[in-house]
This record gives sequence, structure tokens and C-alpha cells, in this order.
Amino acid sequence: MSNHLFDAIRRAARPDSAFILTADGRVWTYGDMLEHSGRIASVLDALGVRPGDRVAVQVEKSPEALMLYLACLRTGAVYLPLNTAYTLAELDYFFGDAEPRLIVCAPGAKEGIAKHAADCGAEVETLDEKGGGSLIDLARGKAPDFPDADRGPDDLAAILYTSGTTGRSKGAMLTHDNLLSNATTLREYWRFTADDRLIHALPIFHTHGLFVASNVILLAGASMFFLPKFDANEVLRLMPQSTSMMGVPTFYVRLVQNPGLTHEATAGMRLFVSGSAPLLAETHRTFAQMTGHAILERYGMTETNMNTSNPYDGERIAGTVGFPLPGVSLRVADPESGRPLPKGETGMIEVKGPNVFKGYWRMPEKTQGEFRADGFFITGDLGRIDERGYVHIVGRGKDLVISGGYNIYPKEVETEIDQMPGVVETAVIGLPHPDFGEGVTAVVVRKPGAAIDERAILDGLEGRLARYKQPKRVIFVDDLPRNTMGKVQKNVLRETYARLYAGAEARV
Ligand code: MLC
Ligand code: AMP
Repeated sequence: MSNHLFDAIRRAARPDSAFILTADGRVWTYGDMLEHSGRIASVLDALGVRPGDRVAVQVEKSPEALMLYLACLRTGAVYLPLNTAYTLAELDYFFGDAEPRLIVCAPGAKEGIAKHAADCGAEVETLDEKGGGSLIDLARGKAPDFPDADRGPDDLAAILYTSGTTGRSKGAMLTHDNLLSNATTLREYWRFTADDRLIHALPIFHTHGLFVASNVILLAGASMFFLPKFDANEVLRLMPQSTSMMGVPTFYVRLVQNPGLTHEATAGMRLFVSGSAPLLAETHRTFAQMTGHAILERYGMTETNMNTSNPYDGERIAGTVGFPLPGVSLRVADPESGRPLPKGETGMIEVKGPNVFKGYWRMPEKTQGEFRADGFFITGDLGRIDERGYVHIVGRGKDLVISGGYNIYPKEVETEIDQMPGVVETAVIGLPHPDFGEGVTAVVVRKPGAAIDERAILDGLEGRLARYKQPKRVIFVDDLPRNTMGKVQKNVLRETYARLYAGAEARV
């Protein structure tokens, strides 16, 4: 029997070495990891979870939550993590689409979720932010060893939902080898060894915190400070005991505003990685001035894991995402025809390699539409490759806002606002924001005489959309600018309101 990804994790695990350190001083060794994930795997098995079954998880970050992910790998289940900010209205769709065998949620959410779970026939167990809950109660009685399910490279390990540009969210199916090959490549490229200690302050329901950060640490047999959320002061406090950090640009924007960020504070660190959204060249430069460290920027997405990275040795150039990773083929192509473009020209970034996902869950046509005939995946990101081979991302071909590393699809927000009484139509755009990179903004046309105001719109979104998707501001206009084809010119709106958040402060 072999289990493609977990066997590799097992090989790197030295039982007495530290794996997870919590802010309150708890230490989980690799031996603990094997035992706890084994116990939870036994619980899943007893609950009837079989290889290929989906396990949907919406819980706060904790070591136990990571054990649940590992237990899913071990039972052959497909792990389906969900943003803790999602509302019941949003969850309903994911449960209906993925048909999980088991849902694990916060105790307080159980009642609401149980109603939806009944429709899809799922069991519901709980896990709280302190690592308690019915799942853990059940695990106490179980033996620590579990016979891992047989899983090959092409078997599914996880489904991560990405919002769709035109309505329905799509579940990106990631195989054992997608995850193992990419994390192995990153471990080598970024030189992670058992001596490393990572500051892990990212959420674990996305590719960045779960696969890039956690899998790399596991495959290196290294350790990590596992923090419930990002807090600049806490991160600075832990730096002298750490070697590395991975974060979204907002982490770095907040750090450079903190007087505690100095050469001395970061002297023991060897690597700062940024990704999930564009890092401003200005942040890169300020960070380098304050610490002497050049942030290493890399580029990836849910469907493809990581595609490119600035070099470990060699120049890390601000405003670029570096070179294609070993094993990843990357080209810039004409968006319409797919014809590869010469160096220096801007077009659609397309990628191929063992990192690229298997397709969208139960959406064969959508999957087919996002691949070229020769197997390249169309990312939706626009970029160019310069003379030295560095990849530059210059924009997005997809209508998407990235706020603090979270993706928001305008269409989803527009649809909600358009349904409100008194609204004619809405355009949702991302505007430069000093803290989140982009701030979600709604530009709304009201019906003549309608009384609906900003407050009413924001109140109307409560419970319908996760908070991070809700507009930071709502602007009212008489008409939306349109081109001759009648299409709303979002670029005109972005120019008009470019300075809306100029006075906003980054949180420090
Ligand atoms: C929180 N809020 C946000 C937000 N995060 N609003 C917009 N964008 C965000 N990203 C809102 C909350 O709803 C709340 O609003 C208020 O801000 C404070 O909440 P908080 O929980 O205290 O926020 P904070 O801890 O400051 O979180 C900000 C953050 C966090 C940037 C640290 O969002 C974060 O950790 N982001 C990382 C996202 C990530 O991991 N992305 C990777 C995707 S994978 P209110 O109104 O209720 O007060 C991917 C592929 C790849 O993209 O390449 O990696
Ligand atoms: P997600 O769907 O959440 O995985 O987000 C993936 C998207 O984030 C990519 O398609 C890019 O648009 C964006 N992204 C990730 N890393 C970077 C980066 N370093 N620079 C610019 N954009 C990035």
C-alpha cells in the first residue's frame, strides 16, 4: 500500500523533532503529528469516510485543524477547506456541489450547518479554535496508528473553490502529485531544511497557507510557529527564533510601518517570501532598506500551485515574479488565438506542468475551456517575459479584485446589489488601497427618487456575502460609463476614483 503524498511526509518526519510551536508555548513533535493525524483518520473511517469522499472543513486555524487535513490525506478523502468568513448562504452552494460525506465546523455554526448537511446527507462534527470539539472527543478513544489508504499520484487530495467570473464557483481538483511535486520543488528552490523555522501567520484554507507553507515545512521536516492570524508585533517578537516567513503583500505593508522592523530584529531570518497578490516595488525597496533583506516574490494560483519564483541566489527584482519553477513550462500567448508571443510582448500567461490541477469538479466543459489543445492552462493573468527571463505580471484578463490576498469576483457582489430595491445597476471595482492592495468598491446607479444609501446597501449584504467581499465604500452615480458596444468601462471608473482610499492607513 502506498499513499503518494503522506508517504513523502512520513519519510521526512523525525518523531522527536519539533513540528508546530504555538504562541502559547505548546510544541507538537512530528511523532505527535503522526499520532494525532492517525487518531483523526480512524474517526473519519469510523464515520464512513471512504477514499474519494469529500470532507468539507470550515474551522478556525489550529494545529488540530492541520491534523484533520493530514488525516484526510491518510484516509484517501478529498480535503475541502472553506474560508471562515463564508456565510451560510455561501456555504449552501459548496455543500450542494461537493456533496461532502462529512462537514467539520465550529461548534457555534453546527446548528445552522446541520440543516444544510441533511440535504446532502453529510455527517457534521465540530472543531473549535482551541482544538476541542466533537471530532477531537471521538479521536481520544482511537489508536494512534492508522493504515494509510492506497493513493496514487493522480488521486485527488483536495478541492479548493475559486469564485467564477460568471457566477458559479468552481472546485479546483488537486491531486496528490500536484501538491507533492510543487512542495518538493519549492523546498529545493527556497532551500528549506530540517533546521528551518517558519513564521506561519496565513490562513490554512487557501493554497498559500496550506500547500505552500505547511507542505513545504512538512516535506523538509522543519518546524513552524503556527499563529492564528497575522499580527505584526507578534511576528516581530518571534523573528529572533525563526528563519523564514511567507506572507501576502499586506503582511509586508504592515511590517514596514512598524518601528520594530529593523536589521537587528530580522538578523536571524534567511528568507521572506511574498505572493498571492502583487507586491508594490515600493514595499520591496522599503523593506530592503529597513532590514537588508530582499523579499522573494513568487506567483501562483489555486489551480496551478506555484508557477514562478524570484531566485534564491541571484537578483530578486522588485515588481517581477521571477522565473518559471523547475518542471513548469510558462509562455505568454496571444489571448485570442493562443499563439505564443516573443519575449518582451504582453499577453496571456499560460502554464503546463505537474503542478497544474486536474480540472474543475463536475465541470468538464469549463475545464476544457480553460486549457489550450496542447495542454497549457490559461491563467487569466496578463504578463510578459523580459530579456533576462524574468516574468512580469502586468494585469488581469479576468475581472477580479484581490484584497489582502483574497479574491473577490465583482460579478458575485454586483449580482447581490443589483437585486436590492431601488438599484438599477452596479459596477464593482478594485481601487488602490494602502493596506489591502485593492479595496472593493461598488459604483451604483439608483432608480429615480430611490432612497437607498451606502448604509442600506452594506446592511443588505450582511449574511449574504463574506465580510471581506463587501465593498469598503459605495459610490452613487447617475450613469455608468459605457463603450460603443454598451460594455461598462471599469477602467474609466478605476481612473476616476483612483484616489478614493489615498488617505486610508495601513493597520500597524
Ligand atoms: C479581513 N478583512 C478584509 C480582509 N481581511 N477585508 C478585505 N480584504 C481582506 N483580505 C476585514 C474583516 O472582514 C474585518 O472587517 C476587518 O477587515 C478586520 O478583520 P481582521 O480579521 O482583523 O483582519 P486582519 O487580521 O487584519 O486580516 C487581514 C489579512 C488577512 C490581510 C492579514 O486577510 C489575511 O491573512 N489574508 C491572507 C489571505 C491569503 O492567505 N491568501 C492566499 C490565497 S492563495 P470588519 O468590517 O468586520 O471590521 C493564492 C494563491 C497564491 O492566492 O499565489 O498564493
Ligand atoms: P487564487 O485564485 O486565490 O489562487 O489567486 C490567484 C491569483 O492571484 C493569480 O491568478 C494572480 O492574479 C494573483 N497572484 C498570485 N501571486 C501573485 C503575484 N506575486 N503577483 C501578482 N499577482 C499574483
